[in-house]
Amino acid sequence: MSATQEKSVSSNTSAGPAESYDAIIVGAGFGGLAMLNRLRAQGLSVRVLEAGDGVGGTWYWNRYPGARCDVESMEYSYQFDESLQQEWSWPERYSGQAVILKYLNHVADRFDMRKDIQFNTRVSGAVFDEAAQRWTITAESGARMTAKYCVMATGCLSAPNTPDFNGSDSFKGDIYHTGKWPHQGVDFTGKRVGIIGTGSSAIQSIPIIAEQAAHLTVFQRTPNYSVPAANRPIDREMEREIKADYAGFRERENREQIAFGSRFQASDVSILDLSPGERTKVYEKYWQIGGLLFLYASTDMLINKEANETAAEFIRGKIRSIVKDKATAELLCPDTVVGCKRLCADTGYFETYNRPNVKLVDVELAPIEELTPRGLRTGGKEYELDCIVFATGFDAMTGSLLRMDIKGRKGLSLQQKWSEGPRTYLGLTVVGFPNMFIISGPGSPSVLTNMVPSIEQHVNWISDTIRDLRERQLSCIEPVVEAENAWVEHVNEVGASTLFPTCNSWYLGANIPGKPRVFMPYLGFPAYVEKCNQVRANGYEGFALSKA
Ligand code: NA7
Repeated sequence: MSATQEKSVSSNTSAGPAESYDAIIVGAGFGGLAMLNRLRAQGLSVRVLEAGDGVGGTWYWNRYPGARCDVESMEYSYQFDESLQQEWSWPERYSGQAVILKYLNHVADRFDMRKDIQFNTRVSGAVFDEAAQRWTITAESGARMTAKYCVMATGCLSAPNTPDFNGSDSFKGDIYHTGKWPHQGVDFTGKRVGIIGTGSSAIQSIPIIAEQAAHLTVFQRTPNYSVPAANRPIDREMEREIKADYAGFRERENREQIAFGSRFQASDVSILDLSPGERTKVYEKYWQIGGLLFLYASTDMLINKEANETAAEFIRGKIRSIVKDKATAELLCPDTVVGCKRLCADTGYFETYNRPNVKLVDVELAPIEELTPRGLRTGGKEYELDCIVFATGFDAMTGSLLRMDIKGRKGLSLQQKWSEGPRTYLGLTVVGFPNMFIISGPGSPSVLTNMVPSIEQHVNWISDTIRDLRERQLSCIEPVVEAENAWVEHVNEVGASTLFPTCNSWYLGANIPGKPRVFMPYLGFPAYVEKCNQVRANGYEGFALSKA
């Protein structure tokens, strides 16, 4: 049904009338679109506020060359509508950014969503009015709206991190950030390009920029593990098989806990039980399959340092065999735990360092000193550049929320509440912030899973909860402090029992100077889904529900 947007005038406004809705959703990416669809189906009046001029979220902003999903196409899509998943056909095993954006535009059109989305509207703040029990949401333009429910669909990797180098404004050439790539694209032909960072965005874009640019200098602080994506045209026979029972395929994906390629079997062996020769065979098999499934080559990859080191040594061996210049190969070899930072999946990344127009510069020991009018200075040397690409990542998981001024009960700001790290109950809700829901928030499995099914699980939970509240004529839902404390402790405990805290990853906030070091995602998939279902079945265990 179409949203019945009652454009009534709210009484608690001071700077002109605020439009009033049942629910406001912030963000029109995978989360926001699915949420809009579910809430509208309940007959709610809903408004989606989106900073960009189109739908797509992550896939709208990250248009850098080579941007590609590291989850297989047949799994990286919505399952809320059977005919949608039957009619859509993906061209490749791993989808590129443009195709995923096309898919999300198709979804927006097919379900007539645009009429309820307000584009070019960046939300600056949200305040909970305790007397009215409503949220007032403010946009940078000054526009204000009120709503009973506020759903933050702001994404985990959507607040770009741009390090503040000395002399940043002095550089006379062009500066780009992979997470804010120009829509018209960039032509690097004949240019001397510098790229800062060697995370997933850099690893995907470096081979393509290197083909175009006159010269590419890669400034690397920490080397990263990467495995071949083995991308190829989609196998149509496999597509037919999956489509014959898509629901069964999705169910198996959840049950078998494989988030990154459920058609393949996860190994059920500990690598340490195998001889060195057998280990190599196992790793070679997963290397050839390609993609993040490599993390499932043994049962103990992410919990046992010794087991992990065997995988690390295998990948380092691959790097040394691919990269011809010995010194460059050594610089590219990580000494951290495999998977501790998100594993990358590449197409020709290490091979690119064999090109004569590509140079790797280590900025770990000699950090970048400054940008100069002509380029960048590190290790006392100035590199002359025409363009600099910041592939420097994101203020992950909390950045998009904390860059807004969100105030809950008694004027408590989310910044204050999370000053020592994010605190949520189930990664969905926060004490002091009634009727505010976060899709794939910190404390939920989110980035450690296939995001789309995880997003839909949150969307369904939030939508069912709002329906229950309305049916029971309850006004507010808010977690109780004991439940939130216990959940935060549990999330931390599970994280600490793994190898994840051993390196400086964005999972820990360690890429952002001054950010509290807390392992933010919850390692508990798919038990987490059961937990969310139980909480509701038990009458919203851990929540306080209040009447108007
Ligand atoms: P990442 O993975 O956070 O990578 C950012 C890169 O930028 C990483 O190599 C950083 O080095 C580097 N970086 C950040 N700040 C600096 C400074 N000040 N100096 C030098 N180098 C710096 O972001 P991506 O966009 O590549 O990928 C994010 C996720 O998107 C990815 O995990 C996939 O899930 C998709 P560091 O490692 O911190 O030393």
